[in-house]
Amino acid sequence: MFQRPAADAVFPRLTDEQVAAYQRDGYLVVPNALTPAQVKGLSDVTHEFVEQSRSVTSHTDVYDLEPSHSAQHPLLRRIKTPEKWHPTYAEVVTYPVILGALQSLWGPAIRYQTAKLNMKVAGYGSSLEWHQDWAFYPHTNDDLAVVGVMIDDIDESNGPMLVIPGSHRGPIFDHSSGGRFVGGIDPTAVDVDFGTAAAVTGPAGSISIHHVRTLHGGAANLSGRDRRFLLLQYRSGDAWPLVENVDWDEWRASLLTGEETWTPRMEALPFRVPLPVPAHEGSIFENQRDMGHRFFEAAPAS
Ligand SMILES: O=C(O)CCC(=O)C(=O)O
Repeated sequence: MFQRPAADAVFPRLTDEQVAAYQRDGYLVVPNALTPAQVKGLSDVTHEFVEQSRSVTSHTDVYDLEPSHSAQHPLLRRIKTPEKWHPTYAEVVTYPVILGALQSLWGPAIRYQTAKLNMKVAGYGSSLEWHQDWAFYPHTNDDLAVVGVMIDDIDESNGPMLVIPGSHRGPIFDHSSGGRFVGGIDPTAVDVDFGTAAAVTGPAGSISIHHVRTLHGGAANLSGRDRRFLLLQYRSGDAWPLVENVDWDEWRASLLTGEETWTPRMEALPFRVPLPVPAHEGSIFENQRDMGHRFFEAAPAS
């Protein structure tokens, strides 16, 4: 699916200040990490996917639809695993600027996990409730992160991802409701100052990196501008999943840089088991349907 870089490839590094900011805050933005041509390529291919979704009437392996999606007015919430469906997305997985940033945080061995493209369409794009990715996929250590590629300019007004700085060093919150995992926390039941939330913003072509334990979410995009955000999940080469079935061939193929290990690094970290499965199992948007208390306004009906 993607090309493993040459074994002796050298990638651009984060500065010491950027590494320190990531370790302190649990997230980082690297402005203008992609070229305008790379951003245009991603934007164009995403338009094609939206056009193709006109013929779709329910969620598929490719498309997660906003509730009022129609052939006349296609509204996508997400393109699932876009790197599987188009080489333009797959190429981003091994962009040197991304691999170099992750190596600056974790060392040489970087493993790819999966991807999604959250669309947050202008005037509509669904909110996402507060959650920690670690609640979905705990590992033997927490050197895991999501790299967000901004396909559009993202500012405070078009539904940026919000993060709680420093929350990656705190507890893992309960992501269940009614006895099932729902992939979101009850904002009334946790000791979190949501007033400290920071918006993850930048011009198109910027990337963000957020730690797997960082609490994050975001409001609906009620602005007139799309907010397309390609989210690529990575893990350190020595992190082993605790509650995921590993397909051995896929696992081995997912090592992008560095050496394979048969002795994962184990750290004493809090984790919760993301079971039993949600009543509406699917994307996180579906999972969160059964949450008791919500923080963000639901997207308006259109
Ligand atoms: O799209 C966003 O703003 C947040 C993405 C996210 O947290 C997710 O899809 O799990």
